[in-house]
Amino acid sequence: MAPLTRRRLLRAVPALGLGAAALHATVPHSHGTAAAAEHEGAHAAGDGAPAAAGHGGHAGFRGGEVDHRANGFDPHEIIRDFDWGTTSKLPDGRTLREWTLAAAEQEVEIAPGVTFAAWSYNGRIPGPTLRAKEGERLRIRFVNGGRHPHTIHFHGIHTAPADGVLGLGAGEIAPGASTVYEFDALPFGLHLYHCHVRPLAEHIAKGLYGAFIIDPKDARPKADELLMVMNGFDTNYDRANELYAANTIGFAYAERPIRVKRGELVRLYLVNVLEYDLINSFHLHGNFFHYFPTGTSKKPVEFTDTVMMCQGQRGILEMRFPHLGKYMFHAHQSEFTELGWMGFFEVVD
Ligand SMILES: [Cu+2]
Repeated sequence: MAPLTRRRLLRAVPALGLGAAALHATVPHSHGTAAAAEHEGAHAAGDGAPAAAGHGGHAGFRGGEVDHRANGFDPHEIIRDFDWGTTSKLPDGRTLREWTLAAAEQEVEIAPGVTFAAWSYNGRIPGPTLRAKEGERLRIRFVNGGRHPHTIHFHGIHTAPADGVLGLGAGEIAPGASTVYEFDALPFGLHLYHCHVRPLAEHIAKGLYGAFIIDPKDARPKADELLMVMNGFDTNYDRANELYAANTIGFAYAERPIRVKRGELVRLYLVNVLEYDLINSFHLHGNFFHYFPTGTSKKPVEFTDTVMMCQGQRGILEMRFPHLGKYMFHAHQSEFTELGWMGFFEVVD
């Protein structure tokens, strides 16, 4: 039998009328333990839910549910969860803002019945959305609780020793060791952080990344703020993704749309960390948004309904929904959409 690839999977998915068991059997993946193999056998024996009709004709992976509680995080909480850390005053009167991030290894159920041997910061993927104000002093204590060396490399303006790469400052942090990264919150905008240990693609694709927001001194207008980190998972370690998502769990926002209010300003912080694919995108139905690339200006550069991003690119999208109802958003690479990266806004009064 020819090896299962993402493209073969795509052809197979709609025809199967997927339930969780079908997906589990179809997505190439490995558990790596005897107990897990038994679990897989149980699936094959038919505990899967009946085939679920796709949402609006999309090839749904549904028919089962991801256990967010077992994962320890829920994309519906991550989307509005901004971590301001703890603050104190420095002798010069500036604010010092501090966090502790710990790397760990954990199994994450990324689609119903499909587990992935992930690496995480603070037990979630993406890691905590660190948020600060322009010009503050930031101090991040990093504890490596994993079995491999890791770092945190922050995007932003800082000194070389704080860069979180091999050979600079503390360099790679060994398992069980820790370090402190310290720098000023500059420039304002939407940034990211990720592990920078080789092989880099694997260290990122395993889940070691998160968003990092620096608010301008004169704050942006009040809005309903959302965070999406576009990612994917290579479940069979062939350096191609089998599943795609925003905030890790494919179709999470299709199963339960993101509620927003009609007429209210919605500000979406959008980061692309997708590994192995050259480009990713975000497309919104039934509406347009103002786009602020990297969030480093308060003047939008575009009024559009689609943005494209390479890995590491990010931007702020601002929109108001004039009409009630459900509006889809998804990658405009259709195959990413069909493999998980889609959802809905539900506009209510
Ligand atoms: Cu790493």
